[in-house]
Amino acid sequence: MAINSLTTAYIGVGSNLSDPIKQVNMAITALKTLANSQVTAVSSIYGSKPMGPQDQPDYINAVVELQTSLMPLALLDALQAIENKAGRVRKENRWGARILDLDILLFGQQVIDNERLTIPHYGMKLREFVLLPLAEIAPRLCLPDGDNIATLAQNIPDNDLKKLIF
Ligand code: ROI
Repeated sequence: MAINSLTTAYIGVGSNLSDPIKQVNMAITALKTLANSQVTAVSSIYGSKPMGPQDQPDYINAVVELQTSLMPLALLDALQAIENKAGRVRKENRWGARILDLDILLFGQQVIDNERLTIPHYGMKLREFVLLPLAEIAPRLCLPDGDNIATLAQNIPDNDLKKLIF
């Protein structure tokens, strides 16, 4: 890849603790100030039922599109710094409630699999709270395996996902 070329990355944003709408809006604001990156689209804010244990609050979810010249691990570090600033405590149970979750869903058409990163995000095709916001901002997008986002989004049960803020 050429030095300084831009990659289109998609970030999944989720929260179900400590005023989740505020957390998601603060995360979007933080992404807009990310070094070497520019936010080019933000989905609506959605309310979603928890995937995993049901004894936790509903989630707020959104997806952000950015153009970045950061390498994937540098982007991951930057996202984890935003999560930590929001007060996220690591080591909490993997499927439990969280103040802020920022996941790299896609990084261009790259397939990455190492101990810190799996891209495309391993669960994205099964998550209505990822596919529907993503299809809203990037309906023509295809995954590296050729699957089309709009088709995936049409075929997933919506599990009562609600668009809250346009
Ligand atoms: N469920 C929903 N609805 N939204 C999330 O962002 C989310 N994140 C998670 C788990 C615990 C899998 N469940 C979720 O990490």
